[in-house]
Amino acid sequence: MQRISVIDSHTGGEPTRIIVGGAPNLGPGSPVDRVACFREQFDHIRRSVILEPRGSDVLVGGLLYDPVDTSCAAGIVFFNNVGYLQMCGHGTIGLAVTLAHMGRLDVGEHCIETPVGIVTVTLLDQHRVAVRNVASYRHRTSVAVHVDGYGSVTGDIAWGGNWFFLVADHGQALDMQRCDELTNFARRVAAGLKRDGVTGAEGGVIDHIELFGPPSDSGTADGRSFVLCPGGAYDRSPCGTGTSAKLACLAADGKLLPGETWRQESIVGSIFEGSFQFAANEESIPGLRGDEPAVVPTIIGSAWVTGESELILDDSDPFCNGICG
Ligand code: PYC
Repeated sequence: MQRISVIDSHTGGEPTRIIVGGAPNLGPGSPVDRVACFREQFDHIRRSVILEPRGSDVLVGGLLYDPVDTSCAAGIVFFNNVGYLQMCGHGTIGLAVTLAHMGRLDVGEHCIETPVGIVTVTLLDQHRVAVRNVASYRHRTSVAVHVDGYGSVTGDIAWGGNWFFLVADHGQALDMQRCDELTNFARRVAAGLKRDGVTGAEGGVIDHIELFGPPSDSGTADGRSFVLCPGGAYDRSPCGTGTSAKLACLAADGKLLPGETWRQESIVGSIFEGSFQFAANEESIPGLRGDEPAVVPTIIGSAWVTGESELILDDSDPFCNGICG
């Protein structure tokens, strides 16, 4: 019998479950090595925590570890129903609020270690958090892909801590009542990209599809998005890494200036505020092409703790390690 303590939160409607006790030790390696250790030795823990019957496809998990870089407040590996995320914006906001709930983080600025680099969280109050994300950039513009049953769409490929395909000419109404249809459509976009071998820089798998449309109220947001996550669920939040990818595209098109705010609305109506500064040391950003700028996005959103619990992993339970499809 194993016990794992978790704290659940939601950021703009998207849930995060942080493992705060009973976690496996991921060893002394780099953050990337630690993800490899989690994947190779403890994937059953990921499945136990995130899959039904304890979790759901919508949930994003995070395993806290003592950071390699001791200037950081924490190290985190994010994961979901199908594997491991490189970075997670809503999850980082949830993490900051969770650490504050535990008394481990005060109002102010703190560094967090992730497998794709160090990000900064500024706890603005008990719920509101600004995340300064990893450098983000657009990789390709106006890439055409044939979507089975729908025809051709064009989109930009951008990095915001995960790889995104951002589509505006999809012809879909972005209404919450249409989530099943939007999910089906976005899954077919993802399948088209896979079929055609379209990737991010250095072969990076494009595992998030982002559809854009007008906001429900132009007084409160600048754009609305529907984001399909790698495990087939849609993001209830405006997606922190997706908003970062959007900021990179807006910056590259000269549609948003450094320091200006872009308010991105999710399909459920929650809002992240994003802004950027141009990145320094562009030569150190892997995969960046010379003709596109890199930006350092800051995403502001709010999270609430929804529960604290102890998961029980009982070997005699036939679904102890989750229901796997
Ligand atoms: O907020 O970056 C994000 C995110 C990625 C997947 C789900 N949320």
